[in-house]
Amino acid sequence: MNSEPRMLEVRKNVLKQNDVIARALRDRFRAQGTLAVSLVSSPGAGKTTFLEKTLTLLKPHFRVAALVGDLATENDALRLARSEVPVRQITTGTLCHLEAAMIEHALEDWNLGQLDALFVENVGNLVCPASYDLGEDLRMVLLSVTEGEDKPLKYPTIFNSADVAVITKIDLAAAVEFDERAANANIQAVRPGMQVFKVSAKTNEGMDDCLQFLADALTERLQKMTVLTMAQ
Ligand SMILES: Nc1nc2c(ncn2[C@@H]2O[C@H](COP(=O)(O)OP(=O)(O)OP(=O)(O)O)[C@@H](O)[C@H]2O)c(=O)[nH]1
Ligand SMILES: [Mg+2]
Repeated sequence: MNSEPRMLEVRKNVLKQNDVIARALRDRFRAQGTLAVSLVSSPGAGKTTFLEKTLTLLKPHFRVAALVGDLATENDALRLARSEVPVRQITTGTLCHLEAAMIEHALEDWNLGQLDALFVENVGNLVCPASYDLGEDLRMVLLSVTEGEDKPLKYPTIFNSADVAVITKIDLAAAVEFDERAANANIQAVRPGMQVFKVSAKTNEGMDDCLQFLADALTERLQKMTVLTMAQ
């Protein structure tokens, strides 16, 4: 017996169920005025380093928190917790991505009304996370200079499903002969018009622009919330 059609059906149902939960999460984030931002990239592209810096620098101005997904260990949550904001680790066991239900479960006892922004670091993987909506408002895809400029072409779906790209570890660009023009052209080839930031979370180069972008998105969300409250 050919099992392929059955497998496809199960996968379709899982994705459909994920979409239903993701939609409910998105509604919840909007209703509470929380901006949800997810980070996706290959393993080791610098998500946690970038996020720890982002949380630390946003914390004086906004109420921020983070969820972080990994197959195993609490390592990233411990690192992010150094920013002294609420952090929770989601361990996925054998799963190579986060699903909306895991976010929903992790937030069960959190009061979103007390958060301006929730950051979600996905499991390091350039394939699976692309298929799972987490209800986020903004998806950032990180690409480190050490990975090679061709990654957007090889993994177009993850770049297509993201809203902005962040080229990380630019302090190492010269050492690895990173071709910025080629990387940009490849990003634009798969996602025309995509906004691209270049940062080093080690030296802080480029972090200002990226943080300003996030602060603007946060301010816009808060203003919308104020207008909604006034209209009630
Ligand atoms: N030189 C340099 N190294 C960096 C930078 N950002 C991260 N790294 C290093 O890259 C390695 C991986 O960084 P992480 O932040 O753990 O990467 P990640 O994407 O969170 O990794 P996973 O969660 O395992 O997928 C660490 O050794 C970091 O110190 C950077 O801007 N410059
Ligand atoms: Mg990490």
